[in-house]
This record gives sequence, C-alpha cells and structure tokens, in this order.
Amino acid sequence: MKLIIKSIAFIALLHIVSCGKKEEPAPSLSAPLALNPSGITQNSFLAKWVRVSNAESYLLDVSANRDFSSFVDGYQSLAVNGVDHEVMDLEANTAYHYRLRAKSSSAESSNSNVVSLTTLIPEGIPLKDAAKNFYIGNIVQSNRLTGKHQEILGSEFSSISAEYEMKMNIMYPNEGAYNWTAADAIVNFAHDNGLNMHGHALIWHNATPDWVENYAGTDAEFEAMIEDYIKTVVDRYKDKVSSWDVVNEAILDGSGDYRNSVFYQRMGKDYITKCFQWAREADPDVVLFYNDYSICSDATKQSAIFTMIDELQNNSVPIDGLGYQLHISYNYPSRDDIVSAVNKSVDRNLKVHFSELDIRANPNNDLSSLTQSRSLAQKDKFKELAEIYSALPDDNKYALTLWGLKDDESWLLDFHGHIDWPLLYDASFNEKDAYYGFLEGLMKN
Ligand code: 9MR
Repeated sequence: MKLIIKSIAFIALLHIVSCGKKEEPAPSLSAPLALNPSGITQNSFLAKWVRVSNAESYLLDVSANRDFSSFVDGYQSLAVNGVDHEVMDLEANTAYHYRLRAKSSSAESSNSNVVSLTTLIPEGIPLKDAAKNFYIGNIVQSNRLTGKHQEILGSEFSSISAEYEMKMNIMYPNEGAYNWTAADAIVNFAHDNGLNMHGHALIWHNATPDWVENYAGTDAEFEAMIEDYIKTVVDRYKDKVSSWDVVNEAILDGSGDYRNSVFYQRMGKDYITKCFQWAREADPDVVLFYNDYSICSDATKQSAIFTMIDELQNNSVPIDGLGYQLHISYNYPSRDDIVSAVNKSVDRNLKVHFSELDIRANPNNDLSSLTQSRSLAQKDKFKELAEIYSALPDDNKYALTLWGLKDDESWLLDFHGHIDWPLLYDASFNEKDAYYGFLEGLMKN
C-alpha cells in the first residue's frame, strides 16, 4: 500500500515538473540589426538585415513616416524568409523608413533599429514631357526673357502667359494709341522658343486704363471702343496667340453677383457675351476662356459662374473653356472640392485651364523659413493638383500654368506683405520638393 502511495506521489511530482517545463518561455529571439539598403532606385530599394539565430522568418515594416503611424501598402509585418527584400512600387524622391522583427514558431523579437532612405529623383524628364496631351505653362515679363529664365522656360515648359503686359492698361494706355512693345516681345519670344502663347487678359477690371474708367463718350461709343480694342488685339496676334482669357473675374466673391465694373456699368451684363463674340469674329480658331479665382472654394461664386456659363452656352456664345486661377494654399481647398469644381466644366464640355497655379506654404505667416515638413506638405499639394489635371479627359485638357517661376518673384509676397515660397523653384532657380511632387503628379496618369 505504502509503495502504491509513494508511486502515485512520484508520478504526480513528475507531472508537476513536466507541466512546469511546458510553461517555461521559449528561448527569446534577439531583435535583428537592420542594415543600410542597397539598389535604391526611383521606385524601389533592397532592404537588408543581419541573420538572427533561431529566427525562421522576419516581419518587415515599411513606412513613409518615421513613427510608423501608417505603412506602405503591403508592407506591414510582411513575412520574409531571407535576410533581404526588394521593396517596390514606391514614389520617387520620397523618404521611407523600415524596421523588422525576427520570428520563430514560438517567439517574435522586438523591433530592430529603423533605417531611413530617400528614393531617387526622377531625372531627365522635363515637366512638359511628363504632361500628357496638355501644355505646362508659366508666366513671363518682357524683362525676364533671357538667361536662366529663358533656359528653364525652354527646357521645362511648353506655354507662357504674360504676367501683366498683355492687359489693357499696358497695351492700350491712351485712347487711339496702342503700345505693343512688351506684348510683341513676349509673343515673339513664345514663337521663337517653340512655346504656346496664351493671351491674358482682354477684359479685367483691375487692369483697365484710367481713360477707359473715366470714358467721356456715350455708352454706345464705349461699346464701339471696346469692340474695336478686342478685335484689334485678337487680330494682331491671331497667328501667334492660340487662346485668350476674354473676361477675367467678372463675378464677385460671396454674393456671386456681377462685378460692378466699368464694363458692366456701360454695357450691362451682356458685355461678356459681346466680348466673346468679338474675339471669335477676329479669330475663328482661337480658344476663348472665362477666367476667375476661388472657383473651388466659394460655392456661391462657383454656382454663379456656372449659371453664367450655362446662359452663354445656351445662347451659342463662343466660350471654349474655364480658367481656374488656383491661387491656393498647401492645406486648402480640399482635393474633393477641386475635383468637383473641375468636373462641372467636364460636364459642360469645356476646356479646363489651371491658369495661375501657386500654392502658399505660409498662408498664416507662422514660418520665417520653409521647414521640411511644410515643404513636403506643399509638395503633396502640387502633386495633387498635377494628378487632378492629368486625370482629365484629353478633350478637356488645355494647360496647367504656374503663376511664377521662382519663389522670390511671386506676386504673393507683395500682396500679402510677408514671406512665402509658393512656386516650384527657389530664389536661386533650384528645383524644390514642390517641383518633384508636381512632376510625380504629372507622371501618375
Ligand atoms: O501677378 C500679376 C502682377 O504682377 C500684376 O501687377 C497684377 C496687375 O496686372 O496682376 C497679377 O496677376 C493677376 C492676374 O492677372 C489675374 N489673377 C490674379 C493675379 C494676381 O493678382
């Protein structure tokens, strides 16, 4: 009996010991050492690390954020057997980070060190070649047509607009006396350098010469004078200017009412119809735009503009397209608002011109120099705009025009009275992050 009891006690003890053994933690795995990658290209790299003994596989994380708050598609705990892995389908000129864990059937290590890299800049593709079936434009002034300006305009861009010298106050400063000096220089520059020439802008309340604002004649004489002006200008450049902003900014912000300009006062709201018709009579082939700002961000104004366009189209007025100026900020307006505003033109078979794009990096004046994070946020917005434009149906495309070449030349600096960096090139003509984002956006479609 004693023997039986002793045997049972021994078996129970054995059981306890063996159960205790089962619950012992498996040998832990040390965290792998992630190595610098090799083979970095525009869209891929080879992630590498040192083998961990007892590891059966590795779990690889790749993220565009250093804190791994999100992951590149397919690269969250991706199981890999060897000690390297080619990470693919990445964006060019973008920072990525990777880390990994070792894994066995019963254990997983903690995270390795984080390795960071930047994919390569897409080289040798000028903006104009990355754009499919539309022009990439920029603005010029007649005193900036040589040197680096000329070089970059010629290599990267395919279209130009005059920043201010093809407006009425410059071309027609005195009654009966046109001054074509600057406009001719710009139009000939476009022609000689193989660039498309967009005419900007025939009628704009903000660039109307004093003699027109204070016109002494009757309303009928005023109308005849405007007809003569439009026909004279469009006819003069009909072989070299392929499109015109016929009327600029005729609709008010907020209310959507017609702006009470001298044109509206003298001719009524039909002045818009008449200006388009006169431009068409002067050049049957020229592409005619209405151009305005805040089309994507001011719902009342947007709806008033499309009501006006519907009326023009219903009356067979020769309007071909809508210019969206797009003086915007890195965080506003939203992609959805821009896409929705642009689709309204597509619905109406209008050509879309992103006519004056600049993107403020410092709209609230909280920066005194362009930080890396703001520069990257601005880059993303430039990419977004280029993507939205590139995705348009070909028939609706015309041009995507930047309003300035380099940051220190932007109108915004004077206008807002504080520093900003709204363009693709810095003051020394260097391509910014914004440039590469814009280029990537163009290449996406
Ligand atoms: O950027 C232009 C600035 O240099 C001129 O002084 C100004 C007046 O001619 O026009 C600026 O461009 C405007 C464009 O013609 C229409 N949309 C708004 C632009 C910025 O004011």
